[in-house]
Amino acid sequence: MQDLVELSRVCGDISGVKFHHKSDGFVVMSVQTPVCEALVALQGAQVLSWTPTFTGASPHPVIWLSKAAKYVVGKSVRGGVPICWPWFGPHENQANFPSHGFARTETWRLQSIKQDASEEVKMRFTLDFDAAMRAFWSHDTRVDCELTLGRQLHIRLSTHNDGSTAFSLTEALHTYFAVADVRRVRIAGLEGVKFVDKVAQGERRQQVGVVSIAQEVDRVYLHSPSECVIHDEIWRRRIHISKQNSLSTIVWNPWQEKAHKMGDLGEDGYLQMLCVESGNALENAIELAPGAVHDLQVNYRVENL
Ligand code: TA6
Repeated sequence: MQDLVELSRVCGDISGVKFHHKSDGFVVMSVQTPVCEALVALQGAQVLSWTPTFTGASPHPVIWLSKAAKYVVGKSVRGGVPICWPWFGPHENQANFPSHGFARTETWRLQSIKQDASEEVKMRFTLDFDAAMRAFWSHDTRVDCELTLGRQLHIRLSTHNDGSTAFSLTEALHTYFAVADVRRVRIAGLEGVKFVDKVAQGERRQQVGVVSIAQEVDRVYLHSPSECVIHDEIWRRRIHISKQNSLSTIVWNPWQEKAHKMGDLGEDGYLQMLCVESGNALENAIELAPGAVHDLQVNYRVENL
């Protein structure tokens, strides 16, 4: 694992990037550029928060981080953009394997970081497989994550099949968006799309109109490559979610009772967040041939109303 000295060496002279321990062994990077502020954890290569700060930007964070989040090595942090990989949800046939895969709870290696003239900071992480990870996933695989933090947030998760046999994977960028009040937002872009309703024991349904949230919601929308837009009428903004190589969109809010049991969502946290996740789940699993690369990409931008 890289220590703070090694991380500072990789970072060179980028003045707005600082590393510190959030808790024992849990390293985070704070990023400040003329156009945004962000926090990124080395565990999971997880964007923890992102707030555009350029003139005219909405003053609110876009990526939500729970006030009650716990920073414990090996446990996923509540908020930000956890990377669910190489499977989404419970493992297909191994009940004791970690939910949402192991990438989100392993420490990634920072390979490079640079700031360009357009005020963006771009960084690249890779996951070095050890024996424990290979016990879950034996395929010869490389996975990299590239983050571009600026006026917009761009994430690219690349999976390379370096082996000689094909494999199948599911995945998601499990993004928590900050909203003024989840009861007053609407998600457009999923109208008419078929989904699996996990709150209704996996019943298959079809979306009618835009999505609104008035109770627990846990849905996997399938076969949908389209852009989604979160309309937030109180904060008077729209968050545009565009994606590439993703056919599934997962919409999740645990609502009050489940949130309370989770213990790290904070008081009323469920009203302030909404997960709209871009990925490939269930029958949208990716089949990756030997030598092939799959790039899941998302781009988030905010429009003021
Ligand atoms: O993406 C929605 C979901 O799969 C839900 O079923 C819910 O459990 C959520 O993810 C959070 O999972 P986590 O393991 O982070 O508590």
